[in-house]
Amino acid sequence: LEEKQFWKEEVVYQIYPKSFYDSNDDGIGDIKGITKKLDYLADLGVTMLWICPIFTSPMVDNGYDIADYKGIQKEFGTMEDLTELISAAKEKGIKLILDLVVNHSSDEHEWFQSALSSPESPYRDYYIFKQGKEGTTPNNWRSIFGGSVWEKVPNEENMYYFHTFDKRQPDLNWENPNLRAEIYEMINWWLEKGLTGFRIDSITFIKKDQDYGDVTPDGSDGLGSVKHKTRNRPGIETFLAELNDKTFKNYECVSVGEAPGVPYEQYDQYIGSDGYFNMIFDFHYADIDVENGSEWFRRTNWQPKDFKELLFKSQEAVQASGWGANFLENHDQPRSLSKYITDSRYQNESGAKALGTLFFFLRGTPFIYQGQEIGMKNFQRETIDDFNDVSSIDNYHRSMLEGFSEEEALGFVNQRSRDNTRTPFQWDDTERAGFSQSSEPWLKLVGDQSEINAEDQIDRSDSIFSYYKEMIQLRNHSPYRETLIYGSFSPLDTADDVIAYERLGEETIQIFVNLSNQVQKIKASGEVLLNTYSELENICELQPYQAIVIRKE
Ligand code: TEU
Ligand code: CA
Repeated sequence: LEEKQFWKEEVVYQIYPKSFYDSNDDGIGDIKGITKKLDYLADLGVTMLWICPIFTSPMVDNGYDIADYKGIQKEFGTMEDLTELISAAKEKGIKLILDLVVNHSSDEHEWFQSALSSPESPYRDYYIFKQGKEGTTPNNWRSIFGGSVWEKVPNEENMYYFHTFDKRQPDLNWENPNLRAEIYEMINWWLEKGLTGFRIDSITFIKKDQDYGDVTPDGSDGLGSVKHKTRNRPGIETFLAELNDKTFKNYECVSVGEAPGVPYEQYDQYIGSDGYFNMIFDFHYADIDVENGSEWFRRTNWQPKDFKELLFKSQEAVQASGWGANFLENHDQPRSLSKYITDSRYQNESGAKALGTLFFFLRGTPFIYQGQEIGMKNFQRETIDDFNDVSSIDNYHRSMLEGFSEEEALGFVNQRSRDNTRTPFQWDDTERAGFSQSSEPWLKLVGDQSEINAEDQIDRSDSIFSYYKEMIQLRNHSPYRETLIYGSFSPLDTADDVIAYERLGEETIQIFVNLSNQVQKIKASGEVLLNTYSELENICELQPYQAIVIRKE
């Protein structure tokens, strides 16, 4: 029998604060904006919010570059605003988790400023500094946002510092026990403030192979991916176990690891009963449309059956070890309608409800990303100048370096850009979609708010929003709650284009999703609990992109 834990019962809603709601009309979403929209979130029925970084930052990577871990970025508001949000949310039964970004800091962090100022600085060893080799960088590793991981230190001969991501995100040196102690102190300081926990960013990158040796080049830039030497590397287990022991373990909290690159054989260590985290995100299926999550020009030609295979494999592996965090979208991924629905005619309300059904009832805690519940979609941009995301700009240039035309490069970026999910939330059909009043939003809107907006969907009983509400009701507040939260997962055998599974508890609940534009036959009998179409003439026949949830007879 599955052990009960509060975090298994949550329905999480991820907020990208810069794009959620702008309360003071400066074109940038803010903390007060979230507080103002709590009624909307409570109406939807979510029970926990994950808010992307709101800490002091030069915003090179929109807050994933932190200059002060205990300060609030001024355009987002103040510590008072946050305290107010925590208590206002609590009144509505909504918990709050924040983003913990401790693989790297901003170059504007005082530790790094000191480290850079002199080789004698006590903070020098909080980061990774190395001598160059034969007049060039210490090795040939490529950073995740492009170019070498090494940046030359100004005013010093032959000296470089290390960054896995942007050059303005220097990596913290986890080998240093003083650095680790400061991080733990900071985490505990936040947990004391009434937070329910953290989503922990890029945490599989904190251990670097200490040989710092070259990797085999894999691109025209002569570099090779940093991941081979820095992602889930031997020795990381000591750091992760210590992190848990000194922080999360001592609180009634939740820890959600962003842990790309962990093979299923190691899931026990990560999410087992004595694991480093309560749950982790599994990216094995999220990157189905690209061969490499950070190089968008390597596209795949995937089929629904491949998606099904990856999804089931993930569910079974997670079930064997512990608990997972399920998602269709996040701030690093394109919109799910645009990614997973290959026939564009169904990138609509039917498609959105089908995808919603598919992911929402999987075993694990569901994470809904802002705008997913109203079916927001990708944009089409004509020029690279309209992008903000650092990795979009890098991918654009790298695609051309690999021989693609400018038009093709722009195509890849449009399909995959992280900006796709970072556009302002569409509250209504007005000029700025109700996100800001008279100021231009910091990032261009998708432009389809006349068709896709929350105001239209809130009171419309057949909207995507209403359907998400029904799903949340069914999972958390129906007689089938125990089964839908704690029941085991088991795949169902169907035609290639149908993805179906069951949850087994006191009763058996079955989920069938037609992921094709053809009518599909299924074997089903029982009471229909949810149906994404207005009609269901024959329970054994699903219309294009139709999904149903049934209580098996
Ligand atoms: O992402 C880590 C990560 O490895 C993925 O972002 C992925 O490789 C990349 O987005 C592909 O473009 C986390 C955050 O989620 C992301 O937003 C940050 O930019 C990154 O860490 C650095 O903090
Ligand atoms: Ca604002």
